[in-house]
Amino acid sequence: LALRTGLDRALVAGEFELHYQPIVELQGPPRVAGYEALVRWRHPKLGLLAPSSFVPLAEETGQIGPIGAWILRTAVADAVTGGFGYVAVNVSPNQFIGGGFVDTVRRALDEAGLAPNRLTVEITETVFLHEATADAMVDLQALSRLGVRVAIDDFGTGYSSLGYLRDLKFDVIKADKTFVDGIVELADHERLLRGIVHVARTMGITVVAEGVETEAQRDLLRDMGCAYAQGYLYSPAVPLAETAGVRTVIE
Ligand code: G
Ligand code: G
Ligand code: MN
Ligand code: NA
Repeated sequence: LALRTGLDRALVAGEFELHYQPIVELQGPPRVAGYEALVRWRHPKLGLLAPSSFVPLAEETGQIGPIGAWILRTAVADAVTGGFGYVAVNVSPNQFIGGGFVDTVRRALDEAGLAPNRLTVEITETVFLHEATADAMVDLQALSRLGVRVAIDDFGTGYSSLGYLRDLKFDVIKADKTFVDGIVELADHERLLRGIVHVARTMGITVVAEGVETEAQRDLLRDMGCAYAQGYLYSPAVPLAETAGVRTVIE
């Protein structure tokens, strides 16, 4: 309950922060292609809170609407300031309810002066099991037409259906960490991910492997033709001011 009332105040008080995790090219020399924005709440009493401790609450109460709009505006502005190749922003299913999301995105891009193809919107598979599904489909298609890229996040963890890949034009699949974890030790995990990379490539979809922690994982991912990797091997999410330093170390 304390968190819930705090959440109302947090936006006005400027207690949310975005941290950025680099997404790195795997084929050829390592290059930071873009950054994923990950929200944190600098709580006055509890310290820096991870999204898992407040995003679900904000989704439940509807506060994710205004918070999500702030996240979009900030991420898009930071992408310009930081000279990011692109910025990837996580979006909750609830943000599609009631319309207005596409306008929020368009306005954020206009105000910051960021080209639409330098924004990727990441949605999770749960969007397809949600009351917002129909609204989300319409908005995602409109975003695609604008030139914004659409990524399906946490792919393979929830209720992924090949039907979604068939019916919606995704630009990016983010292979979940749980997929990446076992690829070195478990032949079946490696084969499954290899198959996903192959299917994606034939459909013109880019794969980003998440949660890459070791060089062995990186080498295997590169060998199977995966285009991008993200994970602690390269860097955790860092504040905007540290992104340039992280890029220098990686490249
Ligand atoms: O930062 P962390 O690694 O704890 O992120 C965990 C998860 O929280 C992410 O995978 C994502 O699903 C969610 N998340 C992070 N930032 C945002 C955000 O800005 N908006 C929404 N809706 N979810 C986010
Ligand atoms: O959007 P998504 O839910 O996938 O957010 C990624 C989450 O995974 C974030 O909470 C981020 O902090 C976390 N993460 C990113 N890279 C790694 C990694 O290499 N290892 C682990 N354990 N977690 C990671
Ligand atoms: Mn994500
Ligand atoms: Na994920």
